[in-house]
Amino acid sequence: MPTQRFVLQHVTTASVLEYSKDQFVKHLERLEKVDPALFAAEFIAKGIPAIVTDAMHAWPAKDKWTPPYFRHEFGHLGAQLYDNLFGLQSIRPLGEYIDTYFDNHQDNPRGYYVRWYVKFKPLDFFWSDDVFQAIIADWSHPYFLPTTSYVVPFCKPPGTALAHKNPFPYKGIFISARGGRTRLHRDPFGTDAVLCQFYGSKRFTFYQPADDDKLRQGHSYVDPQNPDTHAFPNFIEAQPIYDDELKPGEILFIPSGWLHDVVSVSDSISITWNFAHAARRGPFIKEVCDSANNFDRDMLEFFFSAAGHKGLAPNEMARLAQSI
Ligand SMILES: O=C(O)CCC(=O)C(=O)O
Ligand SMILES: [Fe+2]
Repeated sequence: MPTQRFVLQHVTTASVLEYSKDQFVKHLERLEKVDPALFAAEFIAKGIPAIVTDAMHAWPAKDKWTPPYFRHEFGHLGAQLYDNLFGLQSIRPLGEYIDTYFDNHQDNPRGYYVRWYVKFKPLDFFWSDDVFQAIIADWSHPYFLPTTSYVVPFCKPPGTALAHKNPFPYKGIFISARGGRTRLHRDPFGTDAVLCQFYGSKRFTFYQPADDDKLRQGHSYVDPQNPDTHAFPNFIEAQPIYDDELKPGEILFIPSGWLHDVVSVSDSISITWNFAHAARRGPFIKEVCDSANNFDRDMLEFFFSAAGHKGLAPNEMARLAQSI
């Protein structure tokens, strides 16, 4: 039986893992010509991740936003440098970051990550609001996303909330050298996120919300690349659902509750922001009313205040969410 012997010789542990991975880990659905109402009903309301491939074609940013461009225009400004999750490490001039970490040819580069957020707390800080104002004509609100009926940032019809013009929670320019990583996490307060990829590529892995208890203990998440199996004994039972690479020109939709791990496979420039939309207010209401959930509550206060609702208690935020 030569055929069988051939198979046995080649089924090493690694190939079995590879084989079982191919069985389960899928690429994300890639969409184009997306009707916005359909996107709200089928992806936002149902919490299904997806990639839209045709939303940036007409944006000047697609070719203009290179590392030398950002270095030239904004290199002198202080940018927010983070670790591989959400720990702010320091403020450095953007140009110094690019000069130090980009074009690195080491095997396993690791380093800081520029998450240059717009203001989300009432503090004077090195926010990126002026940078977003300077680049406003280079991009646009993605055509497939709603322009109104947001819970966060609070926006009732006929008002509009447009990503390139208006503040959104955690709206930021993300500049990361190859190897830069955002370790496994889920985004706060039941918010969805969008990641627009302008330069370079990012590999991402998604775990479904139902695996949350195997991957998270309070605010602490397992690192799938180096799992602490004592702290996360059930990690082995969690199976990533999607594994894919976000390419320049593509926009990723990350629905609330999905855990994601993102690595820059090359030097990279992205823009991201979070939102809670009325199409799926449930996760927001649940998390805002959970008094143990105290991560960045001042961010919510900041956004509701900006919409004229100051000093709200959690149940009042939930009531506003119902009112849209
Ligand atoms: O590194 C990335 O692009 C992912 C960022 C992310 O998931 C987040 O900021 O919540
Ligand atoms: Fe995230």
